[in-house]
Amino acid sequence: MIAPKIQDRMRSIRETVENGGRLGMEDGIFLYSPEVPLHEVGELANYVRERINGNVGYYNINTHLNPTNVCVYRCRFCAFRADLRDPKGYAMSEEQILARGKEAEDNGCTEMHIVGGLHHKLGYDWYRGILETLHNAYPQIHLKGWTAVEINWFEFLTKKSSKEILTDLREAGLGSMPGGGAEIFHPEVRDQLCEHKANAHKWIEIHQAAHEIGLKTNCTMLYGHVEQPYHRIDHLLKLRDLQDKTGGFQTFIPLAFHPENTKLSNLKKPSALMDLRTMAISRLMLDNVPHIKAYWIMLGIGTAQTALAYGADDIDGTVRHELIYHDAGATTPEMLTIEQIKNLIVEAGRDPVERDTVYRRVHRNPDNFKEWTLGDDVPVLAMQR
Ligand code: V47
Repeated sequence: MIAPKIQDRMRSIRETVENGGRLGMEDGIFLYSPEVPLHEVGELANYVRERINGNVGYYNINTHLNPTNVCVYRCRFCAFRADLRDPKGYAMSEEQILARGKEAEDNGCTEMHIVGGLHHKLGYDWYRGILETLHNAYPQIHLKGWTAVEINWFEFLTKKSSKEILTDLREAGLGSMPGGGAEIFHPEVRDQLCEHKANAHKWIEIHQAAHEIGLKTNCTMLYGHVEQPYHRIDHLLKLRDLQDKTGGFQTFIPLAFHPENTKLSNLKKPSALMDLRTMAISRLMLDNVPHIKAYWIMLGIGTAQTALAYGADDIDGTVRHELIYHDAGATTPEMLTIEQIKNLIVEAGRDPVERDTVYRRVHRNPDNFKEWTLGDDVPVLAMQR
């Protein structure tokens, strides 16, 4: 039995959303209360999701490249990083990187997602060179690379501004930026997780710089560790504010914390119920971001499928060589075939659409799946802002 006070408040939130109004901090915190039935939050998020993206369920054909895991930072949530002299530490050679490009091409990938550690000994030119090498050899593959944390490291290495660096990286072949490194912006939490790396202000400044030179970016939030609902909503509102200014975010990806092999391994992984609630609340709060991604690698396939009815319209890609989540105990497969990912979307009752990184429709040659052409942008139906 739902308390009448809760029902009243939920009714008022529903009216605001249906009339195209905006939810605020208190609304977001309220939606996280366990007394608010999850299915009601999900239904409202689904209404918004269908208003913006109809019945489409997006996927892409992609691969990951983590050129090094050696990192000067010691983020407490990270199971992927290694110290300089750690036997598990590696830095890939140019041949290894080119081999990954070839494998991506052979498997029809339209995107390489490139992130890694901040290596103590490798300079900016090594990171830039990875983009240049891949772009020269495989110009048709979109390079979505380097998080704001890496760009901030390049600022330190080169003493140049983020805008100069991003402009230079774009010349080398950078197509867009992934959303990693955002974690939780609020210093009460950020200082416990990763006190030395780029803070909220920096992360936002770098994404703003990217948007101002015309690069699209994604945004993320790492949840389910030491944060409270207040910190999550604060994070979402900061992203919403930047999007109001620039419109440069394409997709938001809520990232559920995986504790295994991290310095926070005493914590429990968030439940599927928390994953779905966070997905739905993200859709409701971020009324100006066109896409919400249910990253199947991190959520597990069943929850990712369910998330397509809880606000998400995108399920990420077929993925190859994912390490960040698998090092932290993810039990999902390391990749899916094109047929598997399409079926997963169909089973969830959505119409699968293959997109490239910037949401253009991909048309595959039916006789040779490695050949593709790009169509128009898939229209976003009715953004409120
Ligand atoms: O910034 C690291 C997170 C992020 C753990 O832009 C962890 O399309 C949970 O940003 N448990 C990197 N999360 C991944 C990322 C991403 C993933 C998929 C798509 C896109 C995109 C971006 O992963 C890091 C951090 O927030 N992370 N370790 C962990 N143990």
